[in-house]
Amino acid sequence: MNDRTADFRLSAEELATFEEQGFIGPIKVYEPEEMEKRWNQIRRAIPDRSRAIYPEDALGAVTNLSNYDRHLDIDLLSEHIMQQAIVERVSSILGPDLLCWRTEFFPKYQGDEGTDWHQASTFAHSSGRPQIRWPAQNNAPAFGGTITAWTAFTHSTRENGCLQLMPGTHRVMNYDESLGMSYNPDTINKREKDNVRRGFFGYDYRELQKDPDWRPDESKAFSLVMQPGECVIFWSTLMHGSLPHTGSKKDYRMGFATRYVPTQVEVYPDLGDVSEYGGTIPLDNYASVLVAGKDEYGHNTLTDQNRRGHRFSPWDFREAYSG
Ligand SMILES: O=C(O)CCC(=O)C(=O)O
Ligand SMILES: [Fe+2]
Repeated sequence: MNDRTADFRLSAEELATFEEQGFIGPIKVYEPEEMEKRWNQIRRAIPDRSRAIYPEDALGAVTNLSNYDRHLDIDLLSEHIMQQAIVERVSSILGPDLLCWRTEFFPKYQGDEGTDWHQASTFAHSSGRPQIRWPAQNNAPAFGGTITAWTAFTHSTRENGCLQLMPGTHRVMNYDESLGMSYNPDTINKREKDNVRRGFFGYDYRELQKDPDWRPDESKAFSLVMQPGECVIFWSTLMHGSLPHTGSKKDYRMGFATRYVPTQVEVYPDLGDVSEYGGTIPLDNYASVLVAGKDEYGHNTLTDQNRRGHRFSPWDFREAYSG
């Protein structure tokens, strides 16, 4: 078990705010200099896919799938998903038994469109098949979802495409993820939505709207300007997106999203592969990581080490606080 160095449990007040707003943060995970050092190392490790769990030729032409799950082969990312400042806060929300089921890089480079507004509960939106399934009973939220911890690996500003959220929107789904969207990579960087250059990595998220005449209320948008090493924790069912990158070439933004669910959730239920963003990744080498507590359900394939042998040692928040 990991050594505890601090107490990052959310207070009753912070929890109430989280429940009301659907997010908490920004919070500091790393000092900016420390983040810059780590990002430099991670950046240099990314091109080597020799131990990545998805083969290069499965990824398709557009990069989204290549950005998945590098915490399973890059040590600094394996460490990142276990950061106490993140995991303990997520545990305050979801309970003591936690899985990390997905990580994703979200880069924005000069000229890139913003990410269009969206909400995710099953993550079926792009592939057409649910990627997480909550049990119907007990403490499940009204319509599933995951907790995402989005960490700014570089500065995140309005000019370089910072993340945006609409506080308090996590309890009503405006989208039906089962409707299906058509993939058209030629539309990337070419469209405007309500006068802002936004898109969804080759999809049009607005095809999923329950009411075709509804529009996201831009006046509710909250822009998350963040220092390197800061993180925001939010329900994936919260309305979120990002601004286009209108800044300089040097000033790219790099977000890293880590997605957590409690152990009773089924990850990739009945799926052998994932087809989205123009590629198909086999799940043969896929496993979730137990980041805290125990798995008493056995729904999911877990791994206790990454593909270089770095061990994942889960936190035990229950034990530490019961004394
Ligand atoms: O970083 C972005 O532009 C989008 C991030 C996002 O949609 C997510 O983390 O779920
Ligand atoms: Fe998202």
